[in-house]
Amino acid sequence: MTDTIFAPATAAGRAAVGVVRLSGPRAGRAVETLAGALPAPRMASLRTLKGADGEAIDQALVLWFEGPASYTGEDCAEFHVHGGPAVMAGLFEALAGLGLRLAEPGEFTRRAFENGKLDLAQAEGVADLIEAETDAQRRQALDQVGGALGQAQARWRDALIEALAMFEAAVDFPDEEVPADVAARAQPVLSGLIGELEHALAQVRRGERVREGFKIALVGAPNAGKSTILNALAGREAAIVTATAGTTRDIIEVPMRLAGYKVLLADMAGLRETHDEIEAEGVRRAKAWAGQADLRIWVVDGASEGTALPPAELHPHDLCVINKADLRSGAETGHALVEARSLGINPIRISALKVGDVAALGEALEQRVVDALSGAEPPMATRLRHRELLSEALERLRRATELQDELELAAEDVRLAGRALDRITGRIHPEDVLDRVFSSFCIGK
Ligand SMILES: Nc1nc2c(ncn2[C@@H]2O[C@H](COP(=O)(O)OP(=O)(O)OP(=O)(O)O)[C@@H](O)[C@H]2O)c(=O)[nH]1
Ligand SMILES: [Mg+2]
Repeated sequence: MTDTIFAPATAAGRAAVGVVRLSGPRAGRAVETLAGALPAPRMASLRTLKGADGEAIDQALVLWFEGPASYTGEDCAEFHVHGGPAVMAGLFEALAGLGLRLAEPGEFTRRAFENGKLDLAQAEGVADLIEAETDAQRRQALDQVGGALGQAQARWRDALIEALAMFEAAVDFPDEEVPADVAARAQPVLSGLIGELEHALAQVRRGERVREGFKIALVGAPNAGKSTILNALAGREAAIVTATAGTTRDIIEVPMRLAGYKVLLADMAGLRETHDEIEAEGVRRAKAWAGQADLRIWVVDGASEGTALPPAELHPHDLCVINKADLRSGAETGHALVEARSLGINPIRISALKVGDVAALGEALEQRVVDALSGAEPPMATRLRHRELLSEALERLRRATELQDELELAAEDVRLAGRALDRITGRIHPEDVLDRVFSSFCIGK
């Protein structure tokens, strides 16, 4: 028999109310033992919960959800008790005494998935919704919980089956009345599907950025004022600022919210050749972080008399900030203007010490984030797992279109593309994939 599980559904600590949920075949018995007769399904009922010794644990609202009409599809119950540690501990002890066990992270949602209440992409959406810190993350996750990806997958699947039927007809009845060009007729179906998958894939990166945060790197020579700019944008002294070149060594990531999106702004070591072992490691890390960031801000010390060399990681869509505009401008300003413009970048001149200048930089960043992440429609595919499976399906379909004359091989590729798409929603689900998806949940979900 399946275990009956329980878990706190609310965060640990003191709160007005603490919710404990149960799921499994013995949930009903547990409610009866602790709270008396089962309440009517879905109707809150005020009860005194009593432990094995007959002593009251707390007064609670009790809810009963008879399977399969419940979150997990099993018999489920909820106890809404006073949210203090002793009450919760007393209730857990009583439930464990009845042979129930504490749930693993994500176990309720995993049971919901296994009982067909939601598909794997929806389950991932549930986890994202709980993790959501910004409006954009919430909207995207809610779309996924609503089954947007699953609906698209069902549509893609229908098209695949249609194409497959044509291939198979051509293979099975080569000489009969099936028209000779039947395989050719599968082509428009396949190319339509390829177009849709390409479109979904093009959006995944945006989805991943919304989930994980848009990464912005402050790069440039030592002493340019990167740490000063980070602190000014973050509104706190996150990084050490000194007049000594080579102050910052570690990557300092500051999470921020810009225009409703999650952003990770990172300060790092100034880029230069150095024999200092620690600083050299800092420079190596800085280059790696900057290289994979979504946007780089090349910070230049506008008051310096040195030469300005743009970092190798700089892209034409990046930003250039010529800092220290409150001081007399040095030769480096001119160099930076030329270098930046040759990359197609129009530099912004600021003083990190002026509130208005920093605010203007913040607005420029906000605009970049909005341009990169907002779109007419929210992305359906939002994580690496989706990206890999979509790419695999796309690759198979492209091969199938190239194998026109070898119908059986083409049909096999179409079949394998279908299998990759099925794995998105978990129709075919290797155990380890499920373990990975559900272990990222919190306890009680
Ligand atoms: N006058 C003036 N000084 C600035 C400005 N921005 C930074 N500074 C000063 O420049 C020096 C270096 O600033 P940091 O922010 O530590 O520079 P950094 O780029 O982080 O330097 P490293 O960590 O060594 O790579 C400090 O003394 C700052 O006070 C500015 O806009 N105007
Ligand atoms: Mg610094």
